[in-house]
Amino acid sequence: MKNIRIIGAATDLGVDVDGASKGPAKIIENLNYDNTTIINMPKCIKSLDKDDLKKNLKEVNEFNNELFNEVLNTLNNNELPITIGGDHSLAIATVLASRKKENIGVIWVDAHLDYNTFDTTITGNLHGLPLAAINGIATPLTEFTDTFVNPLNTVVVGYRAKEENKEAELGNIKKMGVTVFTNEDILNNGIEAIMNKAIKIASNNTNGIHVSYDLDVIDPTYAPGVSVPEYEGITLEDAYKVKDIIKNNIDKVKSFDLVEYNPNMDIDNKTLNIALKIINDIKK
Ligand SMILES: [Mn+2]
Repeated sequence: MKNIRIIGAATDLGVDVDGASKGPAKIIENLNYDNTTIINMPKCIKSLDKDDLKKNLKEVNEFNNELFNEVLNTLNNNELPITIGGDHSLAIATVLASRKKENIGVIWVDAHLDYNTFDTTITGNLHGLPLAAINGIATPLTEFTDTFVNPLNTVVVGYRAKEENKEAELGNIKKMGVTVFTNEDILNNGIEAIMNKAIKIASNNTNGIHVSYDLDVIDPTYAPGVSVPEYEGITLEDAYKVKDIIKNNIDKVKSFDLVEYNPNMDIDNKTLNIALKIINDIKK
């Protein structure tokens, strides 16, 4: 296995809840690993204006531009980048850096679709748009690149959110041809079968995959330390099976993120300990 570089993406610019920016340092200080770096978000006053539908767009792009270069350098150095977030807007940079390097598919393990565009978002929280940006339909968020991931190689695993504008988001994602496996699909088929299908779709005619693992896919009973908890999530057992399946397919994995850990929301370090187990087992 390749040498691993751990990149902390310390940002919460994409969400109107503070705290995710403190996640990476907290995880990294408990990892006991040398090859790490942390990228900090620009100092700014976060927009909380409810009519602002492009919240902190300039700063998100500035941060992602820096992260994009860091991930691309890591890949060019023949290392495997593992990025720890931070809110999910950071994955625009990590996925598209990996895509810049070579043709990859994406597995997006998440309670949410993250497929709003600037036409459909009702909050302007940019962590609700990254997967659409990665497929090239939210270009104000991708000014640092011009190469996107094919929607036919894009898969969501674990979706169950009930946002009030979900019809618009679901409409976008289906029209683009992204595959969505819901939590119900996982309950009916088992996580192994769903992840194996996801790997097959993301790998089809590509050189490999990026896995973006949002901790909010896990039921908040086990992992309360996220910015936007959604009940009826996957079990802890399934959460670890996802990790094991990623590990078993590590030759295909070109880049990986673990995102949305929010220490402010955590209870008794439950979520921290899950995050540490996932990272430690993958880098073993
Ligand atoms: Mn997400």
